[in-house]
Amino acid sequence: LSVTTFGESHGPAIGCVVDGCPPGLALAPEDFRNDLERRATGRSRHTSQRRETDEVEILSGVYEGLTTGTPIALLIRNTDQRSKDYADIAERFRPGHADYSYWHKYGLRDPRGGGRSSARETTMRVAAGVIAKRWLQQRHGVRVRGWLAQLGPLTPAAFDWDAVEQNPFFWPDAAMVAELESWMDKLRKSGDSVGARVNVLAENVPPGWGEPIYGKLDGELAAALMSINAVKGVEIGDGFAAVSQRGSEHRDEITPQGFLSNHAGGVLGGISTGQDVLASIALKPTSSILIPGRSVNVRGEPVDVVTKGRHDPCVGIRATPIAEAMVALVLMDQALRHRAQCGDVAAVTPRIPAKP
Ligand code: EPS
Repeated sequence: LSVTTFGESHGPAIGCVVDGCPPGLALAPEDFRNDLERRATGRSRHTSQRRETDEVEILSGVYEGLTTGTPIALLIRNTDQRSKDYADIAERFRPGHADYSYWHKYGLRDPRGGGRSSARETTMRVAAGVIAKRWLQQRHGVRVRGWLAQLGPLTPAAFDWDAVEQNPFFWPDAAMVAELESWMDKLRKSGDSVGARVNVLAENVPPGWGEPIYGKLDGELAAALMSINAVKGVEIGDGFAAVSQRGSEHRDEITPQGFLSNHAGGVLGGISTGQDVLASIALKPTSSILIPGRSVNVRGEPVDVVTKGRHDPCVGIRATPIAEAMVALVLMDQALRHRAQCGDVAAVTPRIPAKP
């Protein structure tokens, strides 16, 4: 499976091409609505107030409601591209923003609303992820879903899947939502931004997905998740907590009834174990903020930068569907690769190696 996206935040449209999806999957424009709505701006006062319709047009790869096996091209036309900070940021680099590195790489850039580096691009990742989620669910019964696991200093005190979809944060603890609302209101008024952690769980993943050395399942997940805007860290299972653990604590003991724990996050040696796959990402605080910061302009002169446009005080709030999409795309890719190499592995008679 391969996925690429195109388009800029303030260009006429954004889109993606998903190549390698098997034929026969039912797919219609309305199938994209729910996840695109979950990720969209302007759905609460805690996100950017840009209003996009995010209506998907299927340009290719689907005939009479079924995927044909040819590349699937999806398009979303941008409809609300006005930008308050265009003139300001065309010449100066926002500290902490890709403005700086894009300029030094290409020597020119499209600064309209962040151009290609805008989180607008993640819309198409979510659209592509809808295809992967559908295929995984229908073909393998795999379910991929996530939640906001930390917002600045706040962590959930309870966990309930039903709560996750009932608040604008994807927060699993309904009793804390009011606290989050007022915390975010205060932050927004201060003109600052904050980081967040998003977790994604993939349930019902069969054992055997992933490559043993190059293309490890956890390696591919890390690369895919790290490629999301603003992501600065990825953990699989216990992740960095493993640093202070002992082997006797971290190993997941196995009984005839199954594993007794899941510190590994469902992956051993780059291959799925049949346990739930758990990935976690750290998103940095948004760099486009109202608090002046020192920087330079394209001529290297010192400037102060304040960013006034329609920006998110916490990109992590909208990142749950994006992270789910990237996990689903990696899992679908690995499922197809596994099928290509191992085919019907059940037909292979298990062999205990002979003693040398
Ligand atoms: C973003 C800045 C804002 C957000 C945008 C992400 O847009 P603009 O490009 O107009 O400045 O509204 O998010 C979206 C448009 C979206 O659909 O997610 C940024 O700097 O990343």
